[in-house]
Amino acid sequence: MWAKIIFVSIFGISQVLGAYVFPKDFIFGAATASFQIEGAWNESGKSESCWDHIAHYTNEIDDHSNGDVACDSYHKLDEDIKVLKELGVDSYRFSISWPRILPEGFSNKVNPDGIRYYNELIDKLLANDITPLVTIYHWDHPQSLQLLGGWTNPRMVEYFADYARVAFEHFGDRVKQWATFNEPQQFCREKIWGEAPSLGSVALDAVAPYLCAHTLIRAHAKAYHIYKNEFANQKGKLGIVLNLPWTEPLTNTTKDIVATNRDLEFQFGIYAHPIFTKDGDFPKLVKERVANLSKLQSFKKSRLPEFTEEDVKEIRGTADFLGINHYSTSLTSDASDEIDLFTPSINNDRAVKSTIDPSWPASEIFWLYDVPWGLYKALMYVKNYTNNHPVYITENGFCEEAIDDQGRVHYYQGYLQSLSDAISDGANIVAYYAWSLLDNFEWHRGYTKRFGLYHVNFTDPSRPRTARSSAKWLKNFIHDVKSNNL
Ligand code: PNW
Repeated sequence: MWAKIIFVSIFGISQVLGAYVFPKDFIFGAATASFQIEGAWNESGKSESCWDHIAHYTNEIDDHSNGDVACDSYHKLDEDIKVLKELGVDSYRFSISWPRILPEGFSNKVNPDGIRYYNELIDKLLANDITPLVTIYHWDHPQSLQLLGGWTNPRMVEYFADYARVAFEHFGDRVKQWATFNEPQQFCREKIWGEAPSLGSVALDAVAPYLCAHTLIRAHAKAYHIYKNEFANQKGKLGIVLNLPWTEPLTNTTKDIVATNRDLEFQFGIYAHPIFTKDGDFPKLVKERVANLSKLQSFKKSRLPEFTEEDVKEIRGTADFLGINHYSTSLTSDASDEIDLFTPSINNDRAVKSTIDPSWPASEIFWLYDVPWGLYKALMYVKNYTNNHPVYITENGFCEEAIDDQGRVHYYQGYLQSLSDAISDGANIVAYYAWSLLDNFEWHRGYTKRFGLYHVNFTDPSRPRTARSSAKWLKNFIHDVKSNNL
């Protein structure tokens, strides 16, 4: 089927008639994250991360597994490079494990073996013509810092900035694309949103998510200025990765339309608005709503901290690109009549209900459906929201276990078509990374849910990687786009 596609080149844009359009220098990649793949959890000077701690000491992981070995990528980086090469990607998005390079959390003590491991990975990628996109923080901060309050501690701004500086110092001569944070939506609300039932504590449900947002946005901005001021000679790009699931109003009533906009502002705008709009602040809607509800709930001031004028100046415009992780779509309806507004929680502030259309093809994880037009809508929304700032799609993928994973092939076909349509309609998309290169530790789902283009056998000590049908499909797809773009 691919051989039949006809490409023509118009104004430097290579176009596939009736099918896919990608700019000439478009980047295709695959993504992973340190905790999900590396293993070697306590080797060569690495300390315990907050996720090691969750997996070792709580009952929160579905299969009671942990990241002690995972895909063993710490010992198998040659195998990871081999499959990346086989896929034919231009780029690899991976993350650095904070406790592997700064075991105590602080920059006073750098672990030489941690630096060695990432140096080796970066050098081997470059030797294979694969450019790294490095996520500085993909959820696994040192447990020592969790004991100091994690992201609710405002001092994390400095600790993170110091950590980022170490990364720029050691790797920035070769890494030219950096993402500070992956999906604050998830780590600021891990216990509150979707993954686990509410903890029923005002501190964790109603206050912590806002402290976290306030801290991490300032941490991001500080890292940006360090990079631009102290490492200007490295001439790289730095951005942040946000999760943007698409959502449509369930009905065309004003209530549902308003609720859908509110949902987007609470999920995406709260992180995007300060950095990507000229306001440099949280969305007005979010500020007003949390302030009003806080008052109603007898708080002395809003549960959402304010940025100072100085903060706003520091934060505004601090990203060369916006990374978007997009997976699925939902339908939103208003829930403000159904919730007790006197019970403080970010969920009640948001006041929406989500559902899906039962005709959408389901994946093997409860929140993920194959709805390709959702990606198109999300990208058009981002175009408008950020005044067409450059976007990298930093994750997109499907959950399916079979080696002959026709559901995932169907998903990638449709989503890459939507991506191409969005590009044709003017969206400024620079890169696309599939999630994930490998099956890996899927957080609270342990090893029970699989997102890999490559299957990993977790019961075999050598953790063999096997290409799924989707890996073969994507390889051909990238090859066809590249060969016709020449
Ligand atoms: C992302 N949701 O998390 C993370 O960046 C990855 O580490 C993870 O493995 C991947 O997506 C697949 O889950 C998400 O509920 C977790 O909409 C949950 C959602 C979205 C993304």
